[in-house]
Amino acid sequence: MNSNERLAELGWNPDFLRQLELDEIGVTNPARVSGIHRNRIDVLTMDGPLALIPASDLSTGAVAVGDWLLERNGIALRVLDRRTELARKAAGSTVARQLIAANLDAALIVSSCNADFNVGRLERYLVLAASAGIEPIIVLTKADTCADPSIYVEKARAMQRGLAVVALNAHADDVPAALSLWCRKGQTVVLLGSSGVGKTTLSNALTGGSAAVQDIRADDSKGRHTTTARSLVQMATGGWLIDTPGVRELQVTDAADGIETLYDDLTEIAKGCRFSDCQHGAEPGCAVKVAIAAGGLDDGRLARWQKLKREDRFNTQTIHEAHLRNRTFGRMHRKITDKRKPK
Ligand SMILES: Nc1nc2c(ncn2[C@@H]2O[C@H](COP(=O)(O)OP(=O)(O)OP(=O)(O)O)[C@@H](O)[C@H]2O)c(=O)[nH]1
Ligand SMILES: [Mg+2]
Repeated sequence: MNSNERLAELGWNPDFLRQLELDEIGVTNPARVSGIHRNRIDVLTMDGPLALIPASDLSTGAVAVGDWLLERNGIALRVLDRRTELARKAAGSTVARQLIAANLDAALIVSSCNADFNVGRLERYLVLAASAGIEPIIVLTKADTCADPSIYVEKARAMQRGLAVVALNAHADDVPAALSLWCRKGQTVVLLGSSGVGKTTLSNALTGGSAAVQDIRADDSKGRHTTTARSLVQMATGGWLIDTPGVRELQVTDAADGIETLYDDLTEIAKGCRFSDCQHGAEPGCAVKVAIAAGGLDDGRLARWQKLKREDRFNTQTIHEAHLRNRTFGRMHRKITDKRKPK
């Protein structure tokens, strides 16, 4: 395999090549981020894996697993613009957008055919994938633990038009064959889902690896966060896989487009409401209420749609305001330090 073929295998394409400045060609090397640590970035290059030190103006917080960056003499210089990026609101009360992974083609959204199955939670992942422009696939694990997995498959299919849903037993089924459509050479997929649903078990089956999975006796519908960091690993089928730690709380931000995509049926019905700002509560002439009364729409779906829209508006605005505050503070700080500088 020559070096161009090796780069293509890593997911490199002309969109990245076009971003190189003239003085970067030949003196820097493209590298794909496979792991991020406080002061070190692990990458894969055409010559194999390397551990890089970030340049002084490159914060590791601005780098995501799956990113392409330029490297010179063991230093990570700059991150190239992403084809796609997956982000969520950072957990807890932190007001920030947190990068999950970059340059993805598809998201394997994992849930199990048991108590973990939760339409509200899965819809959040679908919104996340839709707002990133990434194809979602619902993977229902532990099909061997329930009498009729097709009940879960039907519930999952009803969440979005044309949604791909795969149910399997990750211990017994041919996992690479079941997911082969999304795991081919040049493609990058991320595994998302709560702790204990079987993400690492799938990852091990797809990559032939042996990363730690939860103890079989663990109460896996509660979850214990066995995987603690994100990593990029090659699958036996040629593509790349990013395993992620399960998240306890998934909040969306900057997701208006994703919410529109997931709930396009509701958006369509709402166009028939008498008032353009109808909240689908007690207003007269509400087409959404009419659809619910006629049995064509589930009121739980309406409630989840409204909740997600409120949450997205709130988070997007708070993060934007925090960003503005930081910028103003940065300017003030620079002014003060400039004044103090000896003339
Ligand atoms: N019966 C059965 N058990 C499974 C299946 N898939 C995974 N498991 C078991 O479920 C448990 C949790 O699996 P993990 O792969 O560690 O889950 P995870 O999603 O990576 O969890 P975190 O790393 O904590 O986010 C393990 O005991 C697995 O062996 C399946 O299809 N059937
Ligand atoms: Mg795991």
